[in-house]
Amino acid sequence: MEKLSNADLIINPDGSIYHLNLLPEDIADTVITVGDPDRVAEVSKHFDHIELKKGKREFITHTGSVGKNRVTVISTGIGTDNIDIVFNELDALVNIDFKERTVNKELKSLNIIRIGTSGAVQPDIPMGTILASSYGLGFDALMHYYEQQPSDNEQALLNQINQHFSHIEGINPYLTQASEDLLKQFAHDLPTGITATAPGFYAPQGRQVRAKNTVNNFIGQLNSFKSANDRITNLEMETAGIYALAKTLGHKALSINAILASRVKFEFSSNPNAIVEKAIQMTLERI
Ligand code: R1P
Repeated sequence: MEKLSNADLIINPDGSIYHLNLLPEDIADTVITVGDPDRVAEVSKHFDHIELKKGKREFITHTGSVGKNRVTVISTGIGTDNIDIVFNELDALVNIDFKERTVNKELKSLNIIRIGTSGAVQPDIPMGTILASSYGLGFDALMHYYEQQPSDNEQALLNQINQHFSHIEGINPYLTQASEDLLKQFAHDLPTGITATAPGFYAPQGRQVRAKNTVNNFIGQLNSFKSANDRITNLEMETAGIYALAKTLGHKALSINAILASRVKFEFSSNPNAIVEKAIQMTLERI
C-alpha cells in the first residue's frame, strides 16, 4: 500500500497530528465541534468525567464521558479554511496508521455534531431558536478543491439554487445534506432548513459597515429562495464545509445552530450565552 509522504501527512515528533496536537487514542467516536475555543469548556463542564485536555492554536480539545458515552469536544475557530484542517486531521487520527503512514483497511465513521451560532434570514425564525441544518450551502471555495459526488437530490436542489443566484457574478455554491441518522437522533423536534455558509462575516454576509459591498441585498436574495420542500433559514461560516468534507471522508455530520440574531429584523440577542447553553444542554442530553 502506498505510504503518505511527510509533506502530505505531517506528524509531530511526539506522534500527534500537526495542527490538532492529538494522538489517535485522544478522540472519541462522537465529536462535538464548536467555533469558539472558550466554548469547549462550556460543553465539557457538563461531562461526567474529563479524561484529557489538549490544544494548539485555536484547536482546543477536551475528551471525556457523558453517561456511558465517550465524547470529544474540539474548537475549530472561524471559517471553512479551519474546517479543512480539523476534518482532515480528525479523519487521519481514526483512518490512518501513523507508524506505517498508510490508510487503514477498515475505515471508521465518526459522528460529528457542530454546536454553533448563527443568524436567521427568515422573519418567522426568532432569536433563541435552536435550528438544525438540513443542508449546508457553501458560498466559500473550499469544496472546489475536492472531488464531490452529489446525490441526485442534492444536485436537483443545487440546480434550483444556482438558477436563483445566477445573476450574481462569481457565485458557485456547493450543497450537501445532513446525516439523516443524526437528524433523527438530535433534531427530530427542531426546526430545520438550508444553512448558508459564507466566506466572511461582513460583506460576504451582507453586512455594510465602511467598505462597499458588490452584492446588493444578499440577505434578501437568500430568504427569497424557495423550492418545493426547502428554504434557506440561516447564515454562518462552517456548516457547508463540515457537511461536504464529512461526506467526502465517510463521516456523519449535523449542525445545530443557536440563532443569536435576526438578519431580517436587524436584531442581536441581549443574552447570547443563554441560547448557546440551551443548544449545548439539548445536544448532550441526546447523545
Ligand atoms: C462568527 O462570529 C462565528 O460565529 C459563528 C460563525 O459560524 C462564525 O464561526 O459560529 P461559532 O459561534 O460556532 O463560531
